[in-house]
Amino acid sequence: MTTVQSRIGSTQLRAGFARRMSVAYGREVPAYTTLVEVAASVNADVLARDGSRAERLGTLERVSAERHGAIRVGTPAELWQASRIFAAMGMHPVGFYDLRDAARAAVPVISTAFRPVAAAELAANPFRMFTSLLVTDDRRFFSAELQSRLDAFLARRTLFPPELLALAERAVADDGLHPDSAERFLQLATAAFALSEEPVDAAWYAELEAVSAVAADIGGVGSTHINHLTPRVLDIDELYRRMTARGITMIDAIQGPPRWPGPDVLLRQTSFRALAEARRFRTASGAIEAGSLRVRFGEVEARGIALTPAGRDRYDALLAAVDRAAAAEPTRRREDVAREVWHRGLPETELGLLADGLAFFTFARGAVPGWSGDVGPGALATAVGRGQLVATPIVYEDFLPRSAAGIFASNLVSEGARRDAEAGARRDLGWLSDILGVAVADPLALYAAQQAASLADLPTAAAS
Ligand code: OOG
Ligand code: NI
Repeated sequence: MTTVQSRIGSTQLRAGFARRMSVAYGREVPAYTTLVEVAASVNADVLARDGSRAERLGTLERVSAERHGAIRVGTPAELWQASRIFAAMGMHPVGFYDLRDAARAAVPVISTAFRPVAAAELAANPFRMFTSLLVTDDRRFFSAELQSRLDAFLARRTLFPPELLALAERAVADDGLHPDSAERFLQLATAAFALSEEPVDAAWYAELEAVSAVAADIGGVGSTHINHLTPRVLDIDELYRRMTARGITMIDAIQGPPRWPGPDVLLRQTSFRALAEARRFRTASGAIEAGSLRVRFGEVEARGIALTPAGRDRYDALLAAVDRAAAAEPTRRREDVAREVWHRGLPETELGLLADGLAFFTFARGAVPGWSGDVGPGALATAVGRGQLVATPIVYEDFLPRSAAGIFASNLVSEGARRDAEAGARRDLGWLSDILGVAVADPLALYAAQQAASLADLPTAAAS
């Protein structure tokens, strides 16, 4: 009788991939290792300071292993292939981000995030990949003539070897891979996102760079690479200070909500500037020359509570109010202005966010019986106040378009060129779903379903 080898399932493949990417990126970008070390020491200090409150939005174990990566691809076919590799790791497309209008700089991409969706999978390993696709037919960035050369260049390259794609399909079909195949899959998947040593065509890269540095990073080279890998930290302001004290130049600001006394909401991110990395270039005469490119950086993030649609509208309105107030008082520090605007515009407690229907929670039964069964925000807050229900915040697992555009833009060497009079190419969640052959999930719908499911089987006053 032959022994049946057990399969390595999608959860283990994802966790293994996250670990290997971290090792590989640390080798390529040593400052990333510094960032991970500083994040770990900040997290340990926050835990010592705040005790179990520090773990309200995820256990230290989850938070310490937590990473998101970012990659950029050139064609719908490449995006589809990437999606199959991520599917093998239990990562599904969630959210549609259009970054073309979110920044002044030329960022001609749309994006989605591949991530686990089920709460248990997120708890086991939340690794996610922010994945951007170049929009080559957008005339604001690319002329018809440049588009045709760019499309031809992209059509000639192979990002993912056939063996990797075949293993991904097998993993999806069989719900995992035998250990030897899993090892091979992880090796090939990690290698596919390493920085290539192939010489870069200097003239072609420069031509694209004049239009958009992001376009050059994607379409100016024959392969893709991980752009950054982001650890999660419990106190991002403290991390910013410690990195600066170590002499690492961070971008000017922390993107997203300001520091304030209320609960952490959504996502706060910051990054250190892209570093010059040695690359080889092929010149017009065919000679190979040494040079460097600045495209890859280090980013860190702090995650907060997921906001409801009403909460997101409030967030957008607060950001706009901060913009206006900061413009009106240019001598004040933006973060001080932001804190004031937030203080006036958002409840400063979890219960306040719940009562106003601004944030998502899961619910469990409290010590006191008698919840009415009313799932309206006011009734839920009352039941929590009376001890009939216990509310736990749902962590925001996604990204923010304006922050993402800010992260892209803050690391560009030049703004590039765009002709805003031209028409943009239409892209939306439906278009992306068609390309991927699966429905791209709406993040807000996922949080709403999680909240509703937690309430569905709780006893009500009528039943008890
Ligand atoms: C992606 C930038 C967006 C984030 O965390 O918002 C991003 C990129 O630079 O490719 O990673
Ligand atoms: Ni990122």
